[in-house]
Amino acid sequence: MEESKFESEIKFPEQHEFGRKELDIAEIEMPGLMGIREEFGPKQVLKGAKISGSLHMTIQTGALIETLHALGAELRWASCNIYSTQDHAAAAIVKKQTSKVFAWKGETLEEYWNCTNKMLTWPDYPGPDILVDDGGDATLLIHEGVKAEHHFAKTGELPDPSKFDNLEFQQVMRIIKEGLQGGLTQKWTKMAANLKGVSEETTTGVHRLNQMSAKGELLVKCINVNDCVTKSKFDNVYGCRHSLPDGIMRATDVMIAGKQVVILGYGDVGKGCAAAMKACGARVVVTECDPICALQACMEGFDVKRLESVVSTADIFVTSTGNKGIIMAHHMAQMKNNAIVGNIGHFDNEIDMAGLEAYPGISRTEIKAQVDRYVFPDGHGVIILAQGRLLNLGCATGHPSFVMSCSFANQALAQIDLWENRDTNKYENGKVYKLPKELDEKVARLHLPALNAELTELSQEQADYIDVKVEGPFKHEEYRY
Ligand code: NAD
Ligand code: ZD2
Repeated sequence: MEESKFESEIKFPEQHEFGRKELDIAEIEMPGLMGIREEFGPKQVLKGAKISGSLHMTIQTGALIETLHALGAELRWASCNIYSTQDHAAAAIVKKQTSKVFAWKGETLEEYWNCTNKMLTWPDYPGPDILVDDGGDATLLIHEGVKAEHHFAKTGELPDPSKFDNLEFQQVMRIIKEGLQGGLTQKWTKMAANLKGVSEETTTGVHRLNQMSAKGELLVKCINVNDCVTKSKFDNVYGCRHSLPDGIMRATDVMIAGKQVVILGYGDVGKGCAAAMKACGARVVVTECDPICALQACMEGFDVKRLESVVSTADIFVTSTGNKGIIMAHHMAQMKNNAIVGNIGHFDNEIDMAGLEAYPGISRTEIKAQVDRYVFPDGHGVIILAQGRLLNLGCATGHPSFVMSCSFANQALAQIDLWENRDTNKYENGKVYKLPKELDEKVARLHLPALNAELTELSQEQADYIDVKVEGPFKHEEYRY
């Protein structure tokens, strides 16, 4: 195989200086990652590890990549969304050669899955030793590849992409089929056997892993990074509280104050989104299926309604459920003229884009990249952000560095733990683990000095009285924060 197959593919390599300047600023805002570089860099704890990553190729992810590199790892990276790459971030990484990168903003689905394949494919080596995944696409490709190779070995049958309705899954099957046709009949099987672990970033990806684990289909050891307190109670909440209004404003410049905004789903992400819209002066309505989250929303002063009750009065709709089929084409047909519709959940199946595209008599006008107006036959239009994909990364630059430093410090600790325990029996294949609370508290601790926070120290008597150690952990495992 010629070497070029393994080289980076990015769009604007000339943007590397801008990327580096922003990375330099990001490092100051990312004390968690820098603390990890300081502590583990000299020990080169990831020396020899080949790491593949499928996670939005932003400036903040660049800082994660360069942290893993500073610890000794060799890396290959792709984005986990067709719109989320910041091309200058990709350019800076490629220029410095801290990782190979396969990503650009505005990939087609075909290009996206080709990039994912290349990120997983290592020269003269079966695949990554450890994987950083966000949403589970890379993990999915490996597992589907293994299934298809088993089937091929038994029956000689190739997968048939046209048998699947889902456009993404068609691409997954195409990649696997092309490999088999090219004589690679053990690529994914060998890759899965070599893989020492996966650390998963987000709620939806963890959900996928838990489903696979329950069915006995999960082939590897996994760490659930999302459920670190310093991830889901910070990134999902405060990250979205920052990047949701950023996305809406960069995309539309609309006045948010006074508008009726519907947040669909009041979990961690929904809580951040609703708080942000309230702070902008919007009148916020929440939809929920879970009575506990619905009651929380009421106690925060939000109306809790069904979508049907507000569909024709609201101005802005944001899905944050991690579920599918939340806003359908018939809902959008009933909305006010120029209602804004966007999603901040991981996948693009919350808003029925296929139904909208197929609506009889609908027409689409691109206002600018990642902002489209769909006009119904009666003349009213809806403004769709990022084609129903996560709007904070599609229309803006995602969460800021400081909060991503919390998420990515957990990612780095998870990668270190998976690598250091590659030959121990600490983790079992097919199971999903969380990091210990000590590490969660450590990640938080790393971020306090930058905010001039003064932590109170317990006396031994006080620690004994509440039954904790002076140095922590300060809460029992079930504490909800
Ligand atoms: P969560 O489980 O805490 O919250 C989801 C909420 O949606 C739950 O409270 C659930 O009851 C509710 N829900 C489910 N189906 C619903 C329906 N049909 N109608 C109304 N409510 C419904 O999950 P989360 O951590 O808030 O994550 C939500 C999504 O956002 C996931 O896909 C996650 O991966 C993604 N995420 C995105 C970003 C980002 O930057 N865009 C960041 C973090 C997480
Ligand atoms: O749960 C998740 O998916 C988030 O942790 C990741 C999405 N995300 C980002 C950024 N902002 C949001 N990923 C990388 N860089 C960002 N700036």
